[in-house]
Amino acid sequence: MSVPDWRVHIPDGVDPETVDLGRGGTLPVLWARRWAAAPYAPVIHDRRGWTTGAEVEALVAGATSRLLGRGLVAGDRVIVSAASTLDLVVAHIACLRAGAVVVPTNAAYGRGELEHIVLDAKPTFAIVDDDQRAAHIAAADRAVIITSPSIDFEPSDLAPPTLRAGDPALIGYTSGTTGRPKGAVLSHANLLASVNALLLSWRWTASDRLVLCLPLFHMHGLGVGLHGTLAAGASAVLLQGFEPNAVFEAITEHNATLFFGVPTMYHRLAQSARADELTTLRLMVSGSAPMPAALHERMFQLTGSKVLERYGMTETAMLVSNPYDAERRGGSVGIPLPGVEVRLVGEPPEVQVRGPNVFRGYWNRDDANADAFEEGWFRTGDLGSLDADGYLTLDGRSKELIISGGFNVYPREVEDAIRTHDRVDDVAVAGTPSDEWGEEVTAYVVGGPVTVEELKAHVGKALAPYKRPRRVHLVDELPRNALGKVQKHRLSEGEVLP
Ligand code: MCA
Ligand code: AMP
Repeated sequence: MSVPDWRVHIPDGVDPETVDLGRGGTLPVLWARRWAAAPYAPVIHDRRGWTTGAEVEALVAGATSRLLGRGLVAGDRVIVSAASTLDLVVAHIACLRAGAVVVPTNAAYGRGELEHIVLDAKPTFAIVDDDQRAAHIAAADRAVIITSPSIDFEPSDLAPPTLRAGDPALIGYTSGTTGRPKGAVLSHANLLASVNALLLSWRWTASDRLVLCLPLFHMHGLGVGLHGTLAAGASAVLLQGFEPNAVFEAITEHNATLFFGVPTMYHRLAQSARADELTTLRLMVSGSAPMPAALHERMFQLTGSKVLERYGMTETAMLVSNPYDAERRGGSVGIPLPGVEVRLVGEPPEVQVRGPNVFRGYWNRDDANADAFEEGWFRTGDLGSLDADGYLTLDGRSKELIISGGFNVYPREVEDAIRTHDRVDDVAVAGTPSDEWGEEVTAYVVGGPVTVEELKAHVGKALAPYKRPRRVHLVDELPRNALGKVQKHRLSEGEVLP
């Protein structure tokens, strides 16, 4: 196996020996340094217009003092779950500065999904922008102090704690093959290492401006889009959700240079008559799910530049990226980012990684941690191959996971929800390939009759809308192996369909 040369990510004129992926020490310290260096530079645009570095600093200082005054202490977990606004950004930064461990939580989650996170992470505070989610959190644990993203507590004159690089910053909930999501604990050093590598690799500087329509509760929007913007001393235009025309307008109105999206977004942008408005961007990046070769090709035809595809995970932040200046290879996720090492182990070969970006383990899950690492390398559960130049291609997954529109859906969770329907005797859930969504959640049901609309409504009572099945097939029986385990590949191949 050849070892790829990560130095291709380093811009000309930068000595690779001087690269310091821990630069800044902790996230809030690095960011504050940027605002101090350019206090009048715009940082965040939301519906209220632009906010400068000095203004963000003042808002963060105020919010931090209010959190500390209300009793937050270093190490407390704080659920943060809200639409993309300046208030959310300020709340996130203030939590980190106050020493809290942020638990970013999908704003589409319902009662059961929130309850699991509350009972597992045991947060002391929750910052949410919706009464119903607040009620679900309170129902799970009455002791959680709930506030809106504007953090309406009394100010205090308490000073924030001194943080260390190894202190936990984030717990990202993600799941493996079995059941309930686990919390991946990422330190400031992990998140800084990833972001500093991206700044180098993507030539991300203070003059860049990102159109950020990814939600700020998963690694892509938060750990890459927002953290990278703040670390570069750059700026971002926040959009609440994705709508192609809003993206085109933001690019033009604000002279944006960067756009990050999941393949579903590029699929929709490519269908717009305005797709040529993307040509003013310096860089388009895709990730979270595989970008099909035909879509890469279409984007190139429309814009004259190649979308740069990269690969990441909640547990590791960003791992591998196509290079900025060297060849961007469609179908490959590129070469390891600075600091990241990749190896392939077993048959079929699993991608394993290590580096300063890789998390230490799951929150309170020593059982899962034992399986998650092999000889100090994190087992991604993704299957891959390296070509002669060291470019990595992902060939599939050993973990049972459906990625729909960039959101992860665990079949087991959907199966459990469908099984509670009184006309369902048995069910298996798998992904069906889809041009728009990448994969569509598909239920193979024994029993019935039951329609897709009925199952959608039923599952929607328990789970976030994107986990609802988009297709339902009634089958006589599920294909099982000798041990009784459902053979999902035979479902996806359509073998059992009538
Ligand atoms: C919305 N719907 C979906 C999805 N999103 N169904 C399946 N999969 C989805 N991803 C449902 C809605 O509930 C609605 O249902 C219907 O689809 C149509 O909604 P629509 O308005 O078209 O959807 P949208 O609001 O435009 O959302 C599509 C989206 C969104 C913009 C692509 O899914 C999205 O923001 N995806 C990005 C996810 C992301 O940030 N992933 C990063 C994870 P109905 O019509 O029945 O009401 S971090 C990660 O993966 C790693 C670390 C990495 O490498 O980045
Ligand atoms: P998450 O659990 O949200 O952290 O999702 C991580 C998973 O997303 C990875 O293990 C991969 O399976 C998948 N993923 C992320 N980026 C890509 C990509 N560019 N191509 C294919 N799969 C990807």
